[in-house]
Amino acid sequence: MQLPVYFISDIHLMLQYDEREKKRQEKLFRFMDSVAQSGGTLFIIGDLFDFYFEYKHVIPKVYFPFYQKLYGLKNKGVEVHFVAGNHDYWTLDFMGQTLTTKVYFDDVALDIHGKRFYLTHGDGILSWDRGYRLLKGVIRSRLFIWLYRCLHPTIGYGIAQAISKKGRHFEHSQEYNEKVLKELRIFTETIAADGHDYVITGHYHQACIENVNGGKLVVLGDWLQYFSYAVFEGNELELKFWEANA
Ligand SMILES: [Mn+2]
Repeated sequence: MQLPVYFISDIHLMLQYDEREKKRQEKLFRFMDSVAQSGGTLFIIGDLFDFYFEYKHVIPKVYFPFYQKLYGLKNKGVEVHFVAGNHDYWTLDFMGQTLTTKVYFDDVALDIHGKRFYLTHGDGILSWDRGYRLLKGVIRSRLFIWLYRCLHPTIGYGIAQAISKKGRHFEHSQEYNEKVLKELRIFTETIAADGHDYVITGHYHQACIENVNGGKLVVLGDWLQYFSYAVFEGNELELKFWEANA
């Protein structure tokens, strides 16, 4: 795998493409250009899209500028790995083969230049997420996906848009964030005890990097408020902010 290795998550490309969204994507595209220039590798750790559901013959057209960008990256020889999130689990060959090197439908453990990485989108980790874990099992089941695929795309995307508008709150209180972090530290300790050096997670819309007992935890932030990414150049894993001083 080519160094440096970049990690981003929670871009939440929107179904509504307006001027603001266009600007946001252009910022992302500049980041992607820099990844290509570095000759490195890109990992997208889930929730790249605010909603993505791929049909056998149909893909959502609103993301066309992004498809084009990612396709360009891949054609330049950049490896792009995608760990599916809770907003974009439902991919087929267009995401998995045309646009990326590989899609992962679950957590991934892998060696990168002598370090052991554990990559997870992170949804369903928290102890109080019991109800969500149940729901996760259902909406990722073959039966559910088969049924949803039977819906006309206009209906399928209509439902998703209605749900997404209802549940949009990415900014949490400091108190809640701290509570989440506590759990993620415990999670990291468990994973580190299994011999992993780094745990990288998304989903929680907070950007943080810290050493925990035996390992290091990176919460990737997002591209809605932080424009954050992690980078591994072969020695240390760092958390950075794209165009932070621009
Ligand atoms: Mn998520």
